[in-house]
Amino acid sequence: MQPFKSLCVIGLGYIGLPTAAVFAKSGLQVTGVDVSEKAVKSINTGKAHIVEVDLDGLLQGVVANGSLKAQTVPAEADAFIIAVPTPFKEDHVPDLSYVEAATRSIAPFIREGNLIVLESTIPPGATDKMVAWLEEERPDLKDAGGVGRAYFAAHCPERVLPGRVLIELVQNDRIIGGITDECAERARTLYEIFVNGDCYLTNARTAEMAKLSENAFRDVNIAFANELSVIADKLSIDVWQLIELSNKHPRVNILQPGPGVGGHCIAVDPWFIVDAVPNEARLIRTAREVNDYKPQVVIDKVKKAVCRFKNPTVAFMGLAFKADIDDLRSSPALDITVQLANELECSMLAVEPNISELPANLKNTQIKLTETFEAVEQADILVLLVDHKAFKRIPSSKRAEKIIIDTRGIWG
Ligand code: SAJ
Repeated sequence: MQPFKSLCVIGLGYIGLPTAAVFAKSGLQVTGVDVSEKAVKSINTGKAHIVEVDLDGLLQGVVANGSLKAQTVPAEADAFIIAVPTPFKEDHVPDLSYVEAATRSIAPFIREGNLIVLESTIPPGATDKMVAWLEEERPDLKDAGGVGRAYFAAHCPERVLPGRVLIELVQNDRIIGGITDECAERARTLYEIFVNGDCYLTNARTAEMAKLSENAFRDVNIAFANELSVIADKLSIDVWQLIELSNKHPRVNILQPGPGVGGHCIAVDPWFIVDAVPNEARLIRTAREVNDYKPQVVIDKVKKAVCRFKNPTVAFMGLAFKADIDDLRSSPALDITVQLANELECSMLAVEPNISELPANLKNTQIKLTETFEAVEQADILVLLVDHKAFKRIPSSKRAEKIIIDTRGIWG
């Protein structure tokens, strides 16, 4: 018989909320905790405060049958999952203050035998820190045998792709790093409740580093593609054809260049490695720099194109950080648009089919949120920033005789 009947999830964001809902659907009594009263209110009416495919439907069911309840304070449970953000501070130093606050907030509710899992992406050694903060608040747990005996702690990093979260939560393999072997075993029992993929057990530090390595691997590979795109431009070669042809080799798989790397994971997590071992992580640091520089390359190209006209209309196609999502956070497409909207004096249009209103940092500029076909019609210069489905459908006849700056290679 599985020992977990109740669960408390701290942090109801892009990872915590779907995780809480899936556990609730699997039969656990789940308390979801978030500092935002607005988020809590919305969740308790069965509506997610974030956009994720099929999440609203799932949430409605588990809230209606009482298996998921959101609140602003933690509650007692058999297991706890912490899924709060870990941004970085100045100089790319990881900010663990949310993890610390979450840990201290659950401390009074921990009973002997409880399991605490940290899912947030964290630098190496942070799960040990969580244990130290907990035992500082609860010396009685330490006296009763500490971690691995009186209670159990593990790191189980999330690996889901935004837009496919509910599918990947269930299907993906998981890495579970225990503070002790027994901690890892207990955490496996929890995740096996709904995970269909395999659960691989290791120690906490390896699990922490595995998560960072996955995202750093992708970042380095995207940086390679981005660097190739700059080199190809200089040599007057079509980078898209170059990559397509190179990828015909059976052991080559170059990723796609773009306007830069966005989102809250790939552009952030590699810095945790650089911060931990600055002298050793040379390639990983350089990849971050290459990717962070790419928006500037696009900005320079647009400025050059604008100089060729008297008073052109420029359309920025896409603001999200990647295709077919509405998430504008840490988006190179948005950064490029904001910078040019503030610098250029021509007429400008922003096209983002997944939003209904311009974000705050574009609101007091000249730029107008415009529907796809209207923008294509009006623009002299089309700057393709996101490979949304809607943009792939624009016929080539509509784009003829316009200057095209296609950062995603969809208009070949
Ligand atoms: N990008 C490119 N070229 C590519 C692929 C991506 O420029 O060939 C850009 C995207 O446009 C976007 C950024 O990279 O701006 C990141 O997008 P992504 O789709 O690569 O990844 P995320 O940030 O949505 O999700 C990643 C995933 N990690 C890996 O694929 C190794 C996901 O599985 C993780 O769970 C997630 O980070 C996370 O939460 O850490």
